[in-house]
This record gives sequence, C-alpha cells and structure tokens, in this order.
Amino acid sequence: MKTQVCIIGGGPAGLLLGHLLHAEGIACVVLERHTAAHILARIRAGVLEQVTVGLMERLGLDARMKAEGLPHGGFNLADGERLIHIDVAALTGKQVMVYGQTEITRDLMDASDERGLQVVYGAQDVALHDIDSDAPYVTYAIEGVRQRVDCRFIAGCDGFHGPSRKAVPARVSKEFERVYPFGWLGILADVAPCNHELIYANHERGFALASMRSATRSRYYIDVPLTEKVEDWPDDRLWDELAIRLGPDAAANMTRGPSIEKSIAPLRSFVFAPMRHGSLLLCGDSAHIVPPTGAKGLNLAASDVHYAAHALTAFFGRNDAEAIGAYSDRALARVWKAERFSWSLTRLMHRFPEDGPFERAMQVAELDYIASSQAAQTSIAENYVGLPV
Ligand code: FAS
Ligand code: PHB
Repeated sequence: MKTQVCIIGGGPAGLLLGHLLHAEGIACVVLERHTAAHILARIRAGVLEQVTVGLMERLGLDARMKAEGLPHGGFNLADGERLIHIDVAALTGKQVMVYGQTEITRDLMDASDERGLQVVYGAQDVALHDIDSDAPYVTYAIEGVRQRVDCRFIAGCDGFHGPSRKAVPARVSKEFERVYPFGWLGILADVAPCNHELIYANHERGFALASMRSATRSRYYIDVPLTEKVEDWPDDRLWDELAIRLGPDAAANMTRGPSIEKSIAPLRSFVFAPMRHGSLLLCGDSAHIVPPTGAKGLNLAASDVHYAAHALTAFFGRNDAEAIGAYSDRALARVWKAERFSWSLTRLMHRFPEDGPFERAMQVAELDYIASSQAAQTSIAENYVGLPV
C-alpha cells in the first residue's frame, strides 16, 4: 500500500488525526493492533477542554457530545470539611465538557466507516522503517500475512507502550519522568452522581475524586498504594472509603450500586523530546503522560493532533515544511505547561508516603491561599479549562 501519512494507533489521537487529514483530502491509513470493541472497553478520560470539543465541532462530529455531554462551569477542591469551589466559567468565561473518552472514540469510529477513513484493526507486529528518510515505511501483519505501507510521514499515535517513540534514536532524544507512589482505583457505576460538579478531595486517608459520565452514570476514584489489587477492593469497601474521603455532605448524596468497571491505573509524569524525528511525528501518550488529576491526558493528545494536522496540511497543501519543522517545539510548549499543572494539582491533593508535617502544612497553606485569592483560583481555572493552543 502507498499513502501520504501512516498513523499508528487507533485511539483518540490516531482517529482524530486520521479524520482531520481525510477531511483535507490527505491520504492516510490508521493501523490499530486491537479490535474496536477492546478499545471501547477501556475506561479513561472524562473531562474535555475546548481544544477537544473544537476538533469534534470542526469535524462535524459534535452532535452526540452536545446532546449527551454535560457542560461544567466549575469544580471543587475538598480538604476535610472545607469545599473550595473553583468557578471556572466566571473566572475564565469558558467551560469544560464532561463526556467520556469512550464516547469520543465511539463517535470517531462510527464516522470512520461513514466517511471512508481506512482503519486496520488487528494490525500485529507494527514496525517503523527509514524514519530518517523522506520515504519511510511501516510493516505489520494481518492474520500472519506481512503487509507494508509506504508513506511520506508516520504519525506515532500508539500510546505509552507503542513502538513509535522507541523508533527515535536515543542519541537525539531525552526523557523526563516522575513515577508516583500510588495508583488510582476507579469505579464506574450506573448511579446518579453525588454532586453536580466534580469534587477532588484531599483527606487524611487519601485522595478521592467524584466525577461522572452522565446524570445516571458516575465515575469515582481513590488513590491506593501500588501494592493493591482490584480484588482487594470489593464494591462495598470502595463505596465506604469514598464516603469517608469525600466527606459527609457528598456521602449523604452518594448513591451506591454495582461496578460496571473497576480498575487501577498507575500514575506518572513523562515527557519525551523531541516529538518529531525525520518523517515521524509523535502525538498523545506516545510522547507524554500526565497524572489524571488535571484531566489533561486526552486533551493534550487533541492539541498535539491540532498542531500535527496543521503542519501536515501545510506540507501537502502548500509544500510548506515550516510547520513540520516547528511541530515538536509548538507541541512541547503546551505539553510542559499541562505537565506542570497536573503535577502541581497531584502534589496538592494527595498524601505522599514520604511527606511529613511540613509538607502537609504546605498543602493546608496552599489551600488556604486558593480559598482566599481570586488570582489563585483564576490560575487554577485557566489551566483546568485548557490553555490556548
Ligand atoms: P491511547 O493509549 O488512548 O491509544 C493508543 C492506541 O495505540 C491504542 O488503541 C493501542 O491499542 C494502539 N497501539 C499501541 N501499540 C500499538 C502497536 N504496536 N500497533 C498498533 N497499535 C498500537 N486522561 C484523562 O484526561 N483523564 C483520565 O481520567 C484518564 N484516565 C486514564 C486511565 C488509564 C488506565 C490510562 C492508561 C490513561 C488515562 N488517561 C486519562 C489518559 C488517556 O486518556 C490518554 O491521554 C489518551 O488515551 C491518549 O490518547 P492516545 O494518545 O490516542 O493514546
Ligand atoms: C474522569 O471522569 O474519569 C476524570 C475526571 C477528571 C479527572 C480525572 C478523571 O481529573
């Protein structure tokens, strides 16, 4: 097969990029190792910044999101009895959209069939070749039969564990990483949320987050030591812990129900630079990971795709390679700001095992400052709703 862009990975980054390029008449193919059903079964992000909403609008794929999504104008930081409301709408004039990553991915998948975007599911042994040249190619196997895609660019949208980042020579790359000493145990249940907005709680027993997917489907998290397993947390134990950590008011409004999904996700901050090498561009989790505290992971994938689509459209449409050359610096400039916010909010809202009384006093002082300062709340709000792309 010969095409212009070979996209590795059919998650949100790969499908968003594929649709944007396809809409511009740029020939592309998406290679995904799993089935569509496998991808839709992964429960991940829940909060969309305007950059993500905007890309779905630009593609004309925002109808279901606008019909079923929940616009949120604020969120809450709970510290013991205290609830600090961050009025994002009043402080920034913008909102976030609560609409699960699963639904975004479903909308993109459904449109692939309708619009003729070629997505190959079940692509095994994907390998990148000649990325330093102007004629790279990708090999893969379908049911044991080896295939080859010749292209001008490869877009590595294959997540943290994919092959694309590893194809960049170590001599030209640099990694930055912080692994956190806890994971997030998440539960999805078809029960009404305990609050109309999200609550991030820093309790003496640990972190908790009350989120949602709709008015009838809730998503909750607590932080747990990395030694814990999902089977250590039967539903009742998790509901009891959530009620304690989220506080009496949230607990009084909490509806319990059977989990339809329950999993533990490790937390890390990770950045890989550069995000372009030769004819390979990296987008999304293949190049960076954030702790989910700031709800940035999916949204950073969207801003990478925004920059990558702009660069590839300029290259193929106007033979202008300037934006390709600038892609990595442009994407990383926004990535680092989101990394800082996500790390900072994780530091503020979690009890780290190595922390002592001083570190706890710093958390209390920072929460006191946020509670009393519009400037501090504005800073949090503008990062949460998404910095400009
Ligand atoms: P993805 O990982 O979503 O997609 C990469 C795709 O590439 C996958 O479908 C994979 O199968 C495919 N792939 C990998 N290797 C391949 C190969 N060799 N060949 C072909 N295909 C290959 N973000 C938030 O904002 N909020 C959250 O609450 C949140 N929770 C998360 C929970 C978990 C467990 C994880 C892992 C991530 C979470 N994230 C969250 C972050 C997440 O939403 C990512 O930011 C988002 O999925 C990024 O999208 P992609 O870059 O497309 O990567
Ligand atoms: C979610 O609803 O899954 C969610 C929301 C906000 C976060 C992380 C996860 O910061």
